[in-house]
Amino acid sequence: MKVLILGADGYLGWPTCLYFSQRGHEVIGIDNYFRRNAAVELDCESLIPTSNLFQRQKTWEEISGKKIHIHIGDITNYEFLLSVFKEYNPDAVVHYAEQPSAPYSMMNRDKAAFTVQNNLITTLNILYAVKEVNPDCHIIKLGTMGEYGTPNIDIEEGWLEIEHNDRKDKFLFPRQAGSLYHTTKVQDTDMIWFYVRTWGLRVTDLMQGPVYGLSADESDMDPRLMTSFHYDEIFGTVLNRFIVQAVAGYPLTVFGKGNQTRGFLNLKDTMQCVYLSSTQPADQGQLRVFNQLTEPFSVNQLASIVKKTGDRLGYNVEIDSIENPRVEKEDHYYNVKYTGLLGLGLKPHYLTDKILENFFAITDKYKDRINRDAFFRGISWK
Ligand code: USQ
Repeated sequence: MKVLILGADGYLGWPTCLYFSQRGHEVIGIDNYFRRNAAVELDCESLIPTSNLFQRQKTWEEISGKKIHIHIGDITNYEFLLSVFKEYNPDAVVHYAEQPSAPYSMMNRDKAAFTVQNNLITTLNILYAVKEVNPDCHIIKLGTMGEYGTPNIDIEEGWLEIEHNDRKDKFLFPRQAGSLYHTTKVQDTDMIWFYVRTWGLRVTDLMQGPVYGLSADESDMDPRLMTSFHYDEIFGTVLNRFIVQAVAGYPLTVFGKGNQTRGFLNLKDTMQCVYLSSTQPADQGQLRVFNQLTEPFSVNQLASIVKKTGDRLGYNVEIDSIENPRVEKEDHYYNVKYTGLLGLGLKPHYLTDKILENFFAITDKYKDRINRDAFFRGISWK
């Protein structure tokens, strides 16, 4: 398979490039270094130093004998994206090339506008490039569980059958996002569904929960292949932040009551989910939706798991309850269906003591690079 990975420099993008390459596929990685540059601008760089994509691609070739093609460019520029599509004519495209942070999208008007512009235009350009070059190309889009929000009913896998005045139809599950970033993902979904209906494209939309971890089989082969890993308030997700906070001796930042519940998954499982979706593609004219998570946890549960493991390992972990800078429900119902990916063959890596200990051990190696100022800046939704 020839696979285009958009957002190849990111936390998920780079290990995905390695995962496909290791399994014998031709990988073309694209990135515009948005996150890399934003992290410098906002003084919240990756815990693990990551060299640029060309250097990491050389390291991978040296180790595996396999070549990943790298192109640096911005896919909001349609001519650039089209030229790459024409050069390779991919069988699948994995779309991670979005501004991925809820807090970033809430910082100010300019960052909100950037998020809207980047996320919607990248998606639109991919849809157009696929139609123009090869409508059979399978689009694998990273959506987010945050599109659904926290409704007071069970969350179905993408679709909901509704009976109204004695008639029935199937609709996209109602969406009510909790940040502007998450709202752009809702808008992406609507746009994709429109073009699937209109042009008959084949799309898999992966509604992913927060990802944790920094270990993946291929990047574990050499520290120069490690992925970028953010633990700051802007680009870090909650469990990743808690582990780094525990190692740094910084009290875990539980926002509000801490009963907010989300569906989590290990970085290794993101790789599996994307891969399984690509080897068993959606049909033409199908928008296939999977809820991509393996275990729900509340923020309080995560804090106490991290404290328990950290204390056992000799870190003296404290938990701090701080006023929630976000506008979100702190007590809510949460029951999500997530059987689709298991049906494709996903073998989950659950959050075991062993996984947590390994996570602490790797983080500890980089503890001198922890920037404590990045842990909390109070980016407010209000
Ligand atoms: N939270 C804390 N303390 C922290 C950080 C977060 O209590 O220090 C809480 C938040 O208030 C929220 C929950 O933890 O209730 C999750 O926050 P998060 O920052 O881990 O995740 P979120 O902002 O929702 O976004 C992340 C990724 C995003 C992805 C999303 C999946 O950045 O790209 O789409 O997870 S989901 O949450 O399912 O929408």
